[in-house]
Amino acid sequence: MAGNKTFTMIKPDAVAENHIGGITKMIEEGGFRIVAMKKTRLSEERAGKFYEVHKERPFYGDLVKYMSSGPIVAMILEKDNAVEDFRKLIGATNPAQAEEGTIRKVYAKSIEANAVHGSDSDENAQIEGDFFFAADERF
Ligand code: RTP
Ligand code: MG
Repeated sequence: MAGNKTFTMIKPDAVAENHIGGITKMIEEGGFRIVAMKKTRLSEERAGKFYEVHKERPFYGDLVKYMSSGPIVAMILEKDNAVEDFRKLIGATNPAQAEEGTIRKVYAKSIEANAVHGSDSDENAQIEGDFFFAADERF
């Protein structure tokens, strides 16, 4: 059975351009409840650890630099079928391919600076949420 939690980050470009409110509005209107929320900044080392699964990909170095370039907003979200439904709400990785009404269609600037992250499995949602939040920071 699909889990009811996913993890997201509002990425540095979207935070810098004052889109925290617009993006959280789309998230809540999409039927998700914000269980945990934190504005923070990843060091290069921590960004490298978060994206360790992409270590062998050609874009890894740039991705780590970009994700540590400014503050981000981390959130745990709750909804039935959360992982799959959230990936539908954010749209394709490349905003040029993102569907109308998706967060990336509205806010992403490029394939790298694409406004938001969304977990790709229940297992990773758990791991990524635990990366940012203690038990007493979830409600
Ligand atoms: P995310 O993990 O951030 O939700 O994005 P995703 O699943 O749609 O994409 P993924 O393949 O996991 O890639 C992670 C992030 O790396 C950057 N990227 N850059 N320059 C490139 O070709 C490239 N490809 C991916 C994006 O920021 C992407 O979200
Ligand atoms: Mg991914």
